[in-house]
Amino acid sequence: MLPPKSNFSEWYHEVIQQAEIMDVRYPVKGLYVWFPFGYKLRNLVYGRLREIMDREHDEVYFPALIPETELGKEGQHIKGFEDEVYWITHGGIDRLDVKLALRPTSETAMYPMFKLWIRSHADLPLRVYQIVNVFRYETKHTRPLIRLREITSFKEAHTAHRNYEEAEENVKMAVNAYKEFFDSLAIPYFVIKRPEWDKFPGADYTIAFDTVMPDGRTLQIGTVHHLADNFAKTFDIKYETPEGDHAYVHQTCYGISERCVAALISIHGDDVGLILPFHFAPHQAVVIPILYKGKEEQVLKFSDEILKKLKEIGIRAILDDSDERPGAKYYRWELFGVPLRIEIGPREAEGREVVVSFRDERVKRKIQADEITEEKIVKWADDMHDRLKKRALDLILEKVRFFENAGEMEEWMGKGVAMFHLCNSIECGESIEEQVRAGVLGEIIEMPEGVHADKEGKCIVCGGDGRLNAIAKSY
Ligand code: 5CA
Repeated sequence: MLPPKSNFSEWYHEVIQQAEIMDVRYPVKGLYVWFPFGYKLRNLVYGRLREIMDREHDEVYFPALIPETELGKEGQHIKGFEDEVYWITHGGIDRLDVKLALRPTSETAMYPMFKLWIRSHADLPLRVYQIVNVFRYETKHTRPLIRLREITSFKEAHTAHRNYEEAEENVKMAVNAYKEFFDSLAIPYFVIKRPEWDKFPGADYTIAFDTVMPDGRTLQIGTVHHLADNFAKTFDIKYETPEGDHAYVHQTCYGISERCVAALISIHGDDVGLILPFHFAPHQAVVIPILYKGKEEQVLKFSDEILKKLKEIGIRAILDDSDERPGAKYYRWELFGVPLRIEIGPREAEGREVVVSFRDERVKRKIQADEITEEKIVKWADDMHDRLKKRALDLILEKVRFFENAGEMEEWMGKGVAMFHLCNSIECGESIEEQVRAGVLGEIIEMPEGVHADKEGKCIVCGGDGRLNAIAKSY
């Protein structure tokens, strides 16, 4: 049994283990083990991400170790990361001449090579990505999939362009790619431009995707950074223009981690366990034979036939013909979030019927076995996606409010996201953060469907011209 989801922190901790996503017993803080089931889910989710990335990017692999001399080159970047880097100081018993960092992200691994790769304008744009592990010595409370010291599934893309504007076009492309990715997971999000004081170390600006967890705290599930020519100047990445001049490239980078899996689990799950969207479920359908003495053979034969049919259609289907009672089987596969359950008893086998139910609805319907077609399953999957999306948006609507009064906003912190107007002075930003004891997420560029607020209004602190911002307690 799981704790109720209203007790989100405990529910999350339990569902991660009971549904065999992560084993949290590994003896190093902030490092966890993917169970086979969890890793299958991870691979299905990352398959989608890869498909989207492959359209515009080439996949690469860069080494996990970065020499101290490179990591330290870009002043802002190293300032932002120095507290979080794991260092390798020895090879065996020999002290290394140059310490090696375990990559916390790969700008400083990639960009010295970009300098060698990029010669002329014809080499641009350059767009690559990799899905690798990175290490960050996080000091905030660590949590499986959410705040890791080894991020196992860091999808990082890095690009180079001829000028600021072309890099900005790429930022828009990346934001659209991430929108498509999160939409396919039915995860609602805000697209938010981070304030100056919270942008990525070394970036010109940062655009983040923030979702809202069931407890009202936000989770940053992806970020897109415009790097301008900051790193190009540091790493001397130049190209020859058509006119024969030499110019610095302008760059972008953007990343997504297994937090996307954390969001998927947290947003769609319920008191009983996981609810997985059809396209990402490791088991999309489970066939459960209901066995009565003397009628086993007929039921099992028909169940096998249905299983075979589902597999032929291309569905990841399983048959649970174990000795457990039907109730125990239902419970197990609900915990694992299997979208489609098909029950077959003697009466059904006789009439070539099946009882179908969907994980999110838990309503049983009897249909003819012939009705199970590829077309029908596509429709079922689409309908379920729409229902999950609507449920997730309804939850967000409960967790997001607009405020004109800072005192009321303060009370709301910890319960959800507050929208309000803020001018662009750092003093007003700091003042409101101090008063409500939460972090300004930044200026809202895009809101989830159904959330409404005016983009412009009076700054909640000074009353000057302000723009729509968000503030919340975050993971
Ligand atoms: N080089 C850039 C773009 S790849 C970069 O490192 N950006 S980042 O620091 O913002 O990280 C990208 C995303 O990884 C974040 O938006 C967040 O969703 C996720 N992330 C960051 N730190 C952690 C962590 N400790 N555990 C899990 N996910 C993390």
